[in-house]
Amino acid sequence: MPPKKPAAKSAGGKKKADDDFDALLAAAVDSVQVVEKKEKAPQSKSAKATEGSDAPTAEAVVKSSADHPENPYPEVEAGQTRQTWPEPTVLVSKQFAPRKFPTGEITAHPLECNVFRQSSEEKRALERATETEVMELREAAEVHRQVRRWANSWIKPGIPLMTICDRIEKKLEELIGKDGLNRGQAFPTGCSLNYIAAHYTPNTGDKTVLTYDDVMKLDFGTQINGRIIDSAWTVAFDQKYDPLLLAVKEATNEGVRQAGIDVRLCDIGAAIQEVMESYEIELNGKTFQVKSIRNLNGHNITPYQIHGGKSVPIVKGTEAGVRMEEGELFAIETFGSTGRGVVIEDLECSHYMALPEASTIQLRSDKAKQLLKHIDKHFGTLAFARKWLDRTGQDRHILHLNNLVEAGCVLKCPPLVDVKGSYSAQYEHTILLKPTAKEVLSRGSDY
Ligand code: HZT
Ligand code: MN
Ligand code: MN
Repeated sequence: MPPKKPAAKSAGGKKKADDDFDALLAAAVDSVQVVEKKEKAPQSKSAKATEGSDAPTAEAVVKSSADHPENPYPEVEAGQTRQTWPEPTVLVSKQFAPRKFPTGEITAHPLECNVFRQSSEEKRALERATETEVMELREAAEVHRQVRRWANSWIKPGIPLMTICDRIEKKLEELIGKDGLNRGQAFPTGCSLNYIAAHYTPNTGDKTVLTYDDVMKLDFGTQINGRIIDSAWTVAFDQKYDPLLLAVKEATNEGVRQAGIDVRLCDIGAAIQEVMESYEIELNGKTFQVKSIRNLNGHNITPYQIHGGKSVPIVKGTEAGVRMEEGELFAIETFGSTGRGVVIEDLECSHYMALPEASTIQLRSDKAKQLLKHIDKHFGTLAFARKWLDRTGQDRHILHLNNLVEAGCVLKCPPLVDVKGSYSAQYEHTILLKPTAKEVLSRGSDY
């Protein structure tokens, strides 16, 4: 589906693309604001009675400000800065007092053996010792919520996928205070459509445009000092897909509910599948049972490593002996499909990741060595997109990148696809198994 034309990359060309892109976005954001204005006209009139003209022709451009009448962000104490609306522009770190980032959803660990934890003085002390990392995770989670709330306000049919990803990634860097490998994106923004379940993001030159009929999985990551939040949701415009989205949202929530210290990974998989496959969806006169995609998994996360080594199944019958453990961070993600419920690697690859052992591997090509140095400097062991190499000055890198993959320095993560014509959805949360309780860090009012 994505065109494989090489990038026409010149300074002038890039500028033009940026301008087109800004115009498109401005139009998309404005159109949203026009609708909101019409719907909420009586309310804003009474709320701001002193405002000059209420002529129906008043221009639709709303300046983003903290005192916008519809700003959903809380007012802040002296010394902090309130987030602006409709476009967030304030660093998340400026909105909260030091070490006072919003907590995720906190619940008890399931299982009888865990009832002592909430009141255990020993477990509370252990928990205090990890406060800095928890604060980094909470801040990263708040950036994720603010970026996705904003993205959901302007994502519409007609916008190129490249524009969607670029805008999300730029806003993420703005709100997190991008700082080399200390603060920023944790991996490329996935925007996989329809039968593509995961790991698709446009490469340079990809002109794919979002349409009304698409089912798009948006999956992006934030990280502060290597503490990663990995969270995803699904966007669809046609309500006919609602049962698919609901099945997957509920399946992920079931996984989140079941998770906890000493819980067996296989039990989580079975519970997820049970919920997922209790849903049906009718599309174009045909009824499908929603299937859990059996070879996709959740995973634990360790500093600067999106995959810490454990996989959380979304069907019954795998990972028999393995349990969750105290202190672990997990991405609980589920995928439902109207297809086979199995994915294969296909299409042009956009997601790559250097392996921790990369620097110990002998390389014959100087160009490959040079590229590996560049990857290590900019991304370390975090996943990166091919287009990010183009943009950080690594033109015509593909041969050398393939050499690094061949040599075992870099892992390629190609798009994962079910059968053509099928539809898949995804929801994902990052949860922390603290000594006294479970915290769903990425929980928001949206999912
Ligand atoms: C790989 C590359 C990335 C990890 C899951 C995932 C998106 O499918 C063990 C279980 C980002 C993440 C990952 F760029 N993958 N979460 N969000 N993709 S995975 C995996 O490779 S490894 C699942
Ligand atoms: Mn993800
Ligand atoms: Mn994940």
